[in-house]
Amino acid sequence: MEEAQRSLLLSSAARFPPPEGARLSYGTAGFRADASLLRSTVFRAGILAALRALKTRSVIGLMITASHNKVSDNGVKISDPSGEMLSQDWEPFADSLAAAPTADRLLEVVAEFAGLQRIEFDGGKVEVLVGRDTRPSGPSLLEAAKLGIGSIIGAVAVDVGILTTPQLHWMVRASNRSTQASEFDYLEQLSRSFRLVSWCLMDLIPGGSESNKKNDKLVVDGANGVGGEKLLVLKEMLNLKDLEIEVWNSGREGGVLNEGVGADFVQKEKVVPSGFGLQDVGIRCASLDGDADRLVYFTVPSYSNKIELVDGDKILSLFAVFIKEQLSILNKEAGASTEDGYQPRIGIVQTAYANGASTDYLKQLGLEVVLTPTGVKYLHHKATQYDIGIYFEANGHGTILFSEPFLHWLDAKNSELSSVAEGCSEQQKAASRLLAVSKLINPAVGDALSGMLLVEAILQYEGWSIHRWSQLYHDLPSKQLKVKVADRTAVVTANAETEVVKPPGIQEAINAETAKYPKGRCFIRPSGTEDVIRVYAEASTQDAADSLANSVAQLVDKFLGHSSS
Ligand code: 16G
Ligand code: MG
Repeated sequence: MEEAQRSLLLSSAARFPPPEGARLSYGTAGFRADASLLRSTVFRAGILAALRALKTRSVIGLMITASHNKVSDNGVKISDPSGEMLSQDWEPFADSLAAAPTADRLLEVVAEFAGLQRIEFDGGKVEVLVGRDTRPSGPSLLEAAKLGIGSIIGAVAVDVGILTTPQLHWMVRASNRSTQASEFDYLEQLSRSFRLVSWCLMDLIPGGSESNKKNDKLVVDGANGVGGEKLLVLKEMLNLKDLEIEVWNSGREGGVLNEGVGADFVQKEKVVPSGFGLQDVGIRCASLDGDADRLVYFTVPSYSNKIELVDGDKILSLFAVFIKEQLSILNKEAGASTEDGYQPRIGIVQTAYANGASTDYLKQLGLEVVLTPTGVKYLHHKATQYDIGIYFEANGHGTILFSEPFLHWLDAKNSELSSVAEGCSEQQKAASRLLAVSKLINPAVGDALSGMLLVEAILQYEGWSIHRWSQLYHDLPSKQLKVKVADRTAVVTANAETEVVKPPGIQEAINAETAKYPKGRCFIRPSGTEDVIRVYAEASTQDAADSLANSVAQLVDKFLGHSSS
């Protein structure tokens, strides 16, 4: 590292000492904390993003958001060149950077890591796209990020404004593929491909086009955040005739971000979000989280404020049913399609939080289901190992990934089928539908806006109401609890968090407790975002699930000791 670079880093770092008494860690999805603690961390995340850009010689993304957390929190996470989460082997470096107590130590950490990674400080120009959600702390943290990026010579911060997290990931991916990569291009791509999907799914419906077309209504809870605002813009561009979308809690009405609203609230509390009421009874409703990377659906019953939830597991099941259906049409009477012997591999990726009834349902469909630890980075990575990888967390994070070889095969198949068939064969329709879906769904990360458009198209195609969809299977009653402990890192899990390997003896005790309940299933894991141990229990009745969760929470207390705080 040359002297000019060293002194630039030293002088800028001196302006951002780390917060006293708070040690932040990169966690499941970046750094998150009260916004007042974050200027130094975001500055350092800027340095990290610039180094990542230098190392990969690609465009990197930096997103300032705390997703579904309260409005006074904020956070920062990095997007890799493909639009995926930051490579996990850089996370310890992120932690060391954030923790460096002085500018001198920070310089040492950077120099050591740059040496190990063979990063060359040659002044070559690299870009970091910086996006943020609607939090009031965003502008000042944006300045900190820009200064961090600018303290690496050659790195340039590009302020891409207020965006959803998936928009930023999409833009990073598009930039590195040298395709059109602005926010407008994203919105254009979504509206164009939704029109294409609608056309393929509606006009190519076996037996006619008009029967499933009806003026239908969807009411969306925008969490008073960026997703609501972007959906209003998208709605204008879509100019839909067969679907009326209303957006409540768009952020334009002045409600507080994530307060009594949004996908996290709806999924965890199972209560009608603010702004929704009797006028929405029986209507299909959806909820986005604060940065629009989570999506859940629900209905408002007339008799209570408890919603009927249609969660990420059901969205996954809807997508899986549709894709399986199209693949089987494609492979049926498939003179042409079996000749090449290509059998696409579908993988369904869930976490231990997936309701057991969803996993059983998906397996009964004959699908391969695998579990990963909690966190998009794990699910996404696993899903890339299939021709079609469909992943979702119950909380509504998820997407569908199509491999490049599969898309090439599908494209070739589509052309081949259209050249041999008189008119449009069923097989060709199926190929066109799958191709259209691959254009609509965000390949970089779970995206509530594109996921929602796909749900809407598939429901119309199947002719299903939200109630019909919800009845694909019945969720087993479940209960989640959190337990404060002295040291959550004392819990170490294995097998996608379904088993505890430390402290010794606790797993046996959990097993003995679980065995007392019909259809009982229970696991514990340290949270990646809060200082707690989480307990999840499932059983054949709600009382049984509650009781199992309570007993296991007591076991956690007994084995780990209650926190003094
Ligand atoms: C973060 C993760 C989410 C996960 C949640 C678990 C991303 C983008 N977000 O929100 O996937 O479900 O953390 O939180 O990865 P927990 O570790 O506190 O239970
Ligand atoms: Mg989020």
